[in-house]
Amino acid sequence: MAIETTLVLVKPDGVQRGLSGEIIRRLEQTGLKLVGLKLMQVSRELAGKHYGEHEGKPFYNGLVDYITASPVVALALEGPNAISITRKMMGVTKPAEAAPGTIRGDFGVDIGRNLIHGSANESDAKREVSLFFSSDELLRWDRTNEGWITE
Ligand code: DAT
Ligand code: MG
Repeated sequence: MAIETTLVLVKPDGVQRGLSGEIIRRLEQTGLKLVGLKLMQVSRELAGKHYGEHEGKPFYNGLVDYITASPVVALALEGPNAISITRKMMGVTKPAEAAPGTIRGDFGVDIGRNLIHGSANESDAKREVSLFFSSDELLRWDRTNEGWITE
């Protein structure tokens, strides 16, 4: 079982709409473990590093404007298959196509306001967790009920 750490951002629309707690609740209830959590303002420089793969695309400037518009909540979540479990909980990129029960499916209507970021794969997860969290902000702690979450 691969233990992964993934980066999640509750994007500015999620924070503005008061959905931070609801989104964290859904992710936390899966059994994934919070190892990093903070409210932060994303700079244009950090946004550029984070979304580098999209530079030059027609939606890129709007994407940087959006993610830097007001604070985000950044989470680092750890656990077996943390990346794919988080992506499943998020739903697909376009809220209109995201399944009911997913965060984007339940709370979104517009691809440009899709509420949440989650790392796409292991190499992105490593890069993104270290972009948003310094090593002293990542807490490795023991959970007393671990045996009731993983075998
Ligand atoms: P995801 O956030 O599901 O990983 P992505 O990495 O392909 O999706 O794109 C990053 C963000 O960019 C996405 O959450 C919303 C925005 N985006 C992607 N494709 C877009 C498009 N065709 N039009 C507008 N915004 C788009
Ligand atoms: Mg992505």
